[in-house]
Amino acid sequence: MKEQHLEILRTMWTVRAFEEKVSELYAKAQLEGLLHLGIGQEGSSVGACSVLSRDDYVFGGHRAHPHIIAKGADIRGVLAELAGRVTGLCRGKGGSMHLVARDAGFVTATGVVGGCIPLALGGGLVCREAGKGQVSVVFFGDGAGQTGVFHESLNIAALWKLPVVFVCENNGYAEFTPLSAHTLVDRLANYAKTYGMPNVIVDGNDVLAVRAAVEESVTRARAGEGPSFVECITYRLRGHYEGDGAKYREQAEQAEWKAKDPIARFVRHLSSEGICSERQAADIEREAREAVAAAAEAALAAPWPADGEVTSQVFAGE
Ligand SMILES: Cc1ncc(C[n+]2csc(CCOP(=O)(O)OP(=O)(O)O)c2C)c(N)n1
Repeated sequence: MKEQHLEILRTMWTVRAFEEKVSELYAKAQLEGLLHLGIGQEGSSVGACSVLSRDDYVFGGHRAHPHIIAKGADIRGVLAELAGRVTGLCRGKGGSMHLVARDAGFVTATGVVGGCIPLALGGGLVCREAGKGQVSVVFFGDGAGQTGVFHESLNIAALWKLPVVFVCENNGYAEFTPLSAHTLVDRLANYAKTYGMPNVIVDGNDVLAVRAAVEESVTRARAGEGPSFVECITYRLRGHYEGDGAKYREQAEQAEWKAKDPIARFVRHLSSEGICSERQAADIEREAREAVAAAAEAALAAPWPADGEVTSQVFAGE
């Protein structure tokens, strides 16, 4: 268990270091496009992915760096992809919102809000047909929970008993709009209840609570008992996108959530349980930052895609 917990901390720090580094590069105009960071939400992505194996499928959205890294993608490939270089996971043609890491079982992400939710049902169908006990997991926000396709997908997944785990990262906002301004349903798990699906609400900033909830859901899915819904209550500590000053949120609210930082909280837990000292935790952070710095350096030194690349990888199977 000790090694498992240290591995979780390592992954959390890798995700955080990665996002802080890309924020820094973006501010210096060394990265282009739009960047949506999940800083502050590492508890849900890392906690959920910590119970998955490479063979399981994961789908993400526009804020997917944490999920692809937590699923085991090589950070060098992710960073180079954000930098638009040919060494990127999609040879520099996907960018931050269209990440794919087949080897790691990260099927795809999309900038279309809610767009990957029905795709995860396809993943679930493939898992079931393969008969090897794999599961399909999809991450999305509270805003995606208001789309029509979300509701259709929950209904069909429950009806067909697909091995899908729906992980909602409810950070309270869709772009600049608080949840209360886009629905009267304050807990998205209630939607799952409507469709007859087992569901649970967890503290998304408690990585072990997320892990336990997802583990239960995954066990159910692997046993052929159908889908589950895990709602993680969390908060993004940055704006919706890099450059968003987040003026629609009160300072006090931001400070309150900063104090609930999932990494600091996990370090306190590990230290109080005698699993790792603050010093060991700091070493893990330093190693993560060094690995990310090396990945950034390599990415920025790598070549851009050649002109002819534009017509390759257009169709599936290429
Ligand atoms: C179909 C669609 N509608 C609108 C948008 C614009 N948009 C981008 S992100 C976003 C909010 C998403 O909120 P949520 O699902 O809660 O995810 P979060 O950003 O909080 O992670 C919206 C409306 C979009 N990208 N796609």
